[in-house]
Amino acid sequence: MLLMNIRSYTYPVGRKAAQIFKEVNPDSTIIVGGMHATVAPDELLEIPEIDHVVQGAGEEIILDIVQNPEKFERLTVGVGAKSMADWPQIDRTLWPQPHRRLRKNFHYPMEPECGWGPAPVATILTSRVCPWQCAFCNENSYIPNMGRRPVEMVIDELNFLDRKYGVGSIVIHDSMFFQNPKWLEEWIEKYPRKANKVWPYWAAGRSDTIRQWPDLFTALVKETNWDTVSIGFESGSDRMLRLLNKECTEEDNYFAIDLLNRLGEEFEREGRKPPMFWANIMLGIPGETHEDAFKTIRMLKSMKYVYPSISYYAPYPGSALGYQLIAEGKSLMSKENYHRFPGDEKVKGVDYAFYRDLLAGKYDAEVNAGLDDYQAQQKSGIFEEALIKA
Ligand code: B12
Ligand code: SF4
Repeated sequence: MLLMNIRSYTYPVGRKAAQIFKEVNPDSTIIVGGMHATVAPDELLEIPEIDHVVQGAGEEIILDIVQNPEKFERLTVGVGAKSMADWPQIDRTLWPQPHRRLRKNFHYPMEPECGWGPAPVATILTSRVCPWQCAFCNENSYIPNMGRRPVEMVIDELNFLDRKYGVGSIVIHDSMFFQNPKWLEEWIEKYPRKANKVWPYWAAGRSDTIRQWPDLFTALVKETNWDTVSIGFESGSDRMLRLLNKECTEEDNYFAIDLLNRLGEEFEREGRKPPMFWANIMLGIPGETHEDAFKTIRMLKSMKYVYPSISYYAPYPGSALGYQLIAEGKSLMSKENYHRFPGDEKVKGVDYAFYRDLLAGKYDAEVNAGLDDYQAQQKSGIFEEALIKA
């Protein structure tokens, strides 16, 4: 039996794996679930080797379908847990071993360093769904709501991992960590006191809520070592932010930037490593003008402590804007290649040559107009690399 979690960007490799598995094991059963099964089930049903496609959450169906697959329709809707408190702790030793050439620095069953914090790295989730409705993402329209994992459970798991394998830093891979102030206040109170060490961590927020709750944000950065702050800034232009239904404005973005710039300076004065932005930026959004894109690069240059993470906009199924562009025949993402790489060309009619030139620094004069000296000195050319690395 082969069970697979297939997301849109793993569709081609998932299809290939199903074909090979059935060829080698003709009597096997293949059951798939995951985001692509949820948002584009037809593309999975058309693969004859796949026996069952499960849409939505799987916690409360997986055991039954594995034991008695024949009792389920080919397309079945899954059932989720009510709360992440019901999720068992992951047994990380069930993960495949890294290749022997990678083993030395891997820290298996923990993860290697990826540039955000020291190894061994522990990736965890504390919440499941982001409640906003950005037109390029919009996950709360297809992931049912689920209670957050209690703070104590998160800390207990980290302490357990630390005792058993050692922990150097944490990646909290929630779509939206900076939500639910009550939970965050409890985290501020308990994490510094109860964790074996106040490990630095990567986690995501939004600029509008940083502006709404600046004290909460400051306390998280200062007291809990929220060291890499991932923000979906996406664009420096209100026109584009509205088109994306981001519900954040240029002003919100600059508020968050000013606050973290000031916190970074304060940390440096105290001899501490400053917190960094992991700044998610989209270029090549349909309808974006050159001036919109210049504003985005200007915004990026105003961040003093930043890892830029730049991608060309990708019309994924499951998002409102993605569905619209797919329906209009403008998506370049095909079943053969769901374009998972940030620098792939993804939408018809977008002038990617302009963006490549922009990132290579060929429009620096236009971008730098209106920036102060410090910001203007930041070369756009460095962003070419950011597109590749993201
Ligand atoms: C963490 C994360 C990442 C991390 C992964 C880190 C890691 N070490 O695994 C990183 C940052 C690397 C990442 C990157 C990307 N990600 Co991502 N990521 C997520 C996130 C936030 C959580 C995923 C997760 O682990 N969830 C927990 C698991 C348990 O949930 P699940 O996979 O949905 O599985 C449940 C059900 O689907 C079902 N199920 C799943 N499989 C199966 C199988 C069977 C048999 C059954 C019965 C049920 C079942 O049951 C599970 C429990 O309910 C999701 C958003 C989200 N909230 O889910 C986005 C998400 C999956 N990512 C997404 C995207 C687009 C990307 C990128 C392509 C972004 C980009 N343009 O670069 C890259 C690609 C990375 C790559 N490998 O190529 C999209 C996928 C959209 C789609 N249509 O598939 C999502 C949904 C975000 C969004 N809202 O747009 N991502
Ligand atoms: S882009 Fe970020 S804020 Fe918007 S819905 Fe997705 S996770 Fe939430």
